[in-house]
Amino acid sequence: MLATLLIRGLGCLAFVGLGGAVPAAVGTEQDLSPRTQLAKRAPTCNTPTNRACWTSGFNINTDYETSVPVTGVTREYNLVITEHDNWVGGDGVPKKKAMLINGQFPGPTIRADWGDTIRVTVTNALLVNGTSLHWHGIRMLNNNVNDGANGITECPLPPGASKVYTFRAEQYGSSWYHSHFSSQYANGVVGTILIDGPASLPYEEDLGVFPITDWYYGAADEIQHGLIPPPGAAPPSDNILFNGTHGKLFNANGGGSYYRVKLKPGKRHRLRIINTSVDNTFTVSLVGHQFTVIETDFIPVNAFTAPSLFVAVGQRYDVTIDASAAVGNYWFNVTFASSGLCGVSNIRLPAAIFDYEGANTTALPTNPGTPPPDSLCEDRTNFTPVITRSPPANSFIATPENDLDVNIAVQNWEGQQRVYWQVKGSDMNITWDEPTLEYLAKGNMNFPQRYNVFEVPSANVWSFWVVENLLGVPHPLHLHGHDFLVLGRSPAVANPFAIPVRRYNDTADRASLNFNNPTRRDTTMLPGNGWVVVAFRSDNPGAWLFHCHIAWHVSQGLSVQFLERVQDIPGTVPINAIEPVCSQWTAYYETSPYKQFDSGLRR
Ligand SMILES: *[C@@H]1O[C@H](CO)[C@@H](O)[C@H](O)[C@H]1NC(C)=O
Ligand SMILES: *[C@@H]1O[C@H](CO)[C@@H](O)[C@H](O)[C@H]1NC(C)=O
Ligand SMILES: *[C@@H]1O[C@H](CO)[C@@H](O)[C@H](O)[C@H]1NC(C)=O
Ligand SMILES: *[C@@H]1O[C@H](CO)[C@@H](O)[C@H](O)[C@H]1NC(C)=O
Ligand SMILES: *[C@@H]1O[C@H](CO)[C@@H](O)[C@H](O)[C@H]1NC(C)=O
Ligand SMILES: *[C@@H]1O[C@H](CO)[C@@H](O)[C@H](O)[C@H]1NC(C)=O
Ligand SMILES: *[C@@H]1O[C@H](CO)[C@@H](O)[C@H](O)[C@H]1NC(C)=O
Ligand SMILES: [Cu+2]
Repeated sequence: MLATLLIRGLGCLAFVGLGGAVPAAVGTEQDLSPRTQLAKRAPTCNTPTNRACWTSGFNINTDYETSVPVTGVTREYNLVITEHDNWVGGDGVPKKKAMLINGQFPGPTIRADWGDTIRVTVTNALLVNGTSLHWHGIRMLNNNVNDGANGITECPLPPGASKVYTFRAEQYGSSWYHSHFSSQYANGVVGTILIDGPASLPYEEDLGVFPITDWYYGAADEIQHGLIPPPGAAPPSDNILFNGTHGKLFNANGGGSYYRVKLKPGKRHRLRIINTSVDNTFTVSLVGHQFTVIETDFIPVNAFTAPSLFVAVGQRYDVTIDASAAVGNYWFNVTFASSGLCGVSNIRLPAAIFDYEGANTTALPTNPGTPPPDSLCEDRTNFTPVITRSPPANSFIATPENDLDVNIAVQNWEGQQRVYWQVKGSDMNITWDEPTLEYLAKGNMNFPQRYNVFEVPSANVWSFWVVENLLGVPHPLHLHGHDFLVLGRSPAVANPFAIPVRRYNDTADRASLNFNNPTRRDTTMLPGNGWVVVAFRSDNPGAWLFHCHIAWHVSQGLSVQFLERVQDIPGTVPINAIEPVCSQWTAYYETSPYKQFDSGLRR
């Protein structure tokens, strides 16, 4: 109740200065308490000893791409995005410019049951920026218009405007949502998503979401501007935050405390690790314990136990942890690849603490543990999805058309040398008020070249893509609207800059591809100077982004869009849904002193 009042108070306050009307949704009475919301849940057979069970007819073996429970429940959320100068949150050091959801970082967790409908009213209470929220990993089946990618599926929401996003929880597990408007998400416009459903392993306690992120004391736009001239190398982050707070121990001012998580002795716990970073990819480990992976992104997998996990930006790992060690305190560590090629932080040894109940909860762990092996910036690809997908090997034919090469380029822009990231020689640069769906609404297929449109015309076929990296810098690649199969990639090397570029060679490399139920997820690493082969099924008409999830890189153009089954889009997507926001944005942007200076996307 108090929280609800505060949220509404914030929204109204922000609007006073704008002179704009208070959107109706912000003023309406709504119970945001998760407890009340969860009380509405359907009867479930999901118990600590049988997590595979869900509801009558639905369990861990149900193919969620064809059967989703019809719950009749709609979860309502109100998210208001506000702007704060010198915000003292996170780790206690002022952040020059923060943009927060409902006044908090991270924003509220959106929680629902598998099959529920989620309805989120987003209000832009920022001073000058537009915004759009993307629901990372949500399949959005036949629902492209709610994907939240400005310039592709909508126009940005101007200050003072509201928009309702509606979508179904077709899959279950853990994820997050974030702004897709330039580098805004690096200012804090991020929150988590938790969809309850069955699991591939029993567990007793659910510790909930555990977002881990890099954190920057500067303003995102200023950092991004600094990357325009060559060499355009991303700066180290200032800190790593666990679930939003880190404590002040490692920050520039010193002092403070660690984020602490409580474990019940003898119990098995579920932890939902979510990498909400802007740039940093890292390895996580818990001293004296193992992680058992039960889900990768939104894909349940057969239990797989490992002492450490490399988590790329945008990736999620749902793991279980057995609290079977001695009652005590244990470091939960984040470590970086030695090459520094997938991000570094000014904080050398970022850590949280996991305490057993009964242990002294003010004491620090005594055992430093051993550093996990160097990740070489590559995520594991040896997971086995519970619901299998095995495309026929002969359906993949490597051609110049399905080959996407990624490289850096320096070009003149408004009289200055500027760094771009290009796919097939073209950096993406969309126009905010001419999203792809508007072109389609007008029947116009003449997309500007820099919209980087790749057509996938046939229905329900596997679409294969070979991504080749012509530089040593690895990139975490993320696809909207789908999970992709990771069929294979070039082997990890310690320093990709020291070796020649490895292109995919069908004669030599085909035998290394796995067509038999390979790892399936929505984010994976493209190795430096190497390649990755991914595939998705054309079962979801729409314009779907496929981009690097490093905020700075997508801002500099590292993105394409797959235009899937364009003839089926009008039948499945209400294209007029881009209004009235597009008209509101156009009217606003003419008067705005701040103009687009990048791809417009940045995540
Ligand atoms: C977004 O807001 C930031 C911070 O005020 C500002 O620096 C930037 O120019 C704005 N960009 C746009 C396009 O409004
Ligand atoms: C992180 O914070 C959220 C919101 O307060 C909470 O529900 C969750 O349990 C926390 N996660 C852990 C692992 O402490
Ligand atoms: C998050 O992903 C980024 C980018 O891939 C990576 O540099 C960072 O190490 C990851 N963080 C964690 C905690 O895995
Ligand atoms: C708990 O640990 C703190 C910090 O090491 C110490 O000062 C305190 O005496 C300990 N308490 C107990 C009951 O051992
Ligand atoms: C874990 O973090 C703590 C605190 O920063 C540090 O002392 C310890 O060496 C780290 N251990 C590993 C394995 O990284
Ligand atoms: C591809 O691999 C085959 C077999 O190893 C080799 O003979 C051929 O030269 C390679 N092609 C290129 C372009 O490297
Ligand atoms: C993006 O394209 C527009 C024209 O559509 C151009 O004016 C602008 O300079 C381009 N931006 C960049 C960063 O290249
Ligand atoms: Cu990148």
